[in-house]
Amino acid sequence: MTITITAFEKSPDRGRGLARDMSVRWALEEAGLDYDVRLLSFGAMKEPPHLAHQPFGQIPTYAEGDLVLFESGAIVLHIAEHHGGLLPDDAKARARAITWMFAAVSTMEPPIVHRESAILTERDESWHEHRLPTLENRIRDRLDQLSHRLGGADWLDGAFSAGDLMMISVLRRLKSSALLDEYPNLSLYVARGEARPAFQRAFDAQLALFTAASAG
Ligand SMILES: N[C@@H](CCC(=O)N[C@@H](CS)C(=O)NCC(=O)O)C(=O)O
Repeated sequence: MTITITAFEKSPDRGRGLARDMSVRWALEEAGLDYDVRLLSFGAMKEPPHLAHQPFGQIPTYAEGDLVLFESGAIVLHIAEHHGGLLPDDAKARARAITWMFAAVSTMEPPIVHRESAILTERDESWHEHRLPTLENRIRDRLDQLSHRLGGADWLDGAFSAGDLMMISVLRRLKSSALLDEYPNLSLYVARGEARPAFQRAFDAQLALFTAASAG
């Protein structure tokens, strides 16, 4: 059955692979699945046809036959549960990998997104310069804890899993700041994920679309 995902017609990240279709593409590549991409303008994302698929007017979505999903974490979990390579067979190890997926989106991502939003929307406010260090220290608190847990391991819990895929996708959002550089083991962890051939294929595919959109 054909898989179709949605992505930005022209990503505001300028092809850096930070939009959340990237984690879905990466999972599809790890699972060896072909997929089509439907590109959406910001306007189309807020129109009823897309809202019927994604109630918050965002990308990505995932369609496979009559199954339509939204939320990148849920989509990656669906892919991982139905195809090999992203979740361990052992039930307890599988549960732990899924726990890391939730940790990525519900514990690590919120402070990272709060900082991004503050930079995007509050930059001109008089208090912005005072608030930013507070937001960055909240991120550091989480990075400290994650760095401590990862230690010298390659991945968070044994072999590479969807938990690492989601965690690395979230940490990549920090690459334009110096925050990740403060944690050499986390920087290496992200680089290890980015070196995977499946990541490279996913990254190149989204970059090619951005380049084509910029040329057109
Ligand atoms: N929690 C959602 C977040 C989706 C999200 O924030 N998508 C962004 C692109 S990365 C978007 O569509 N932004 C445009 C908007 O919210 O209007 C997920 O992981 O899928």
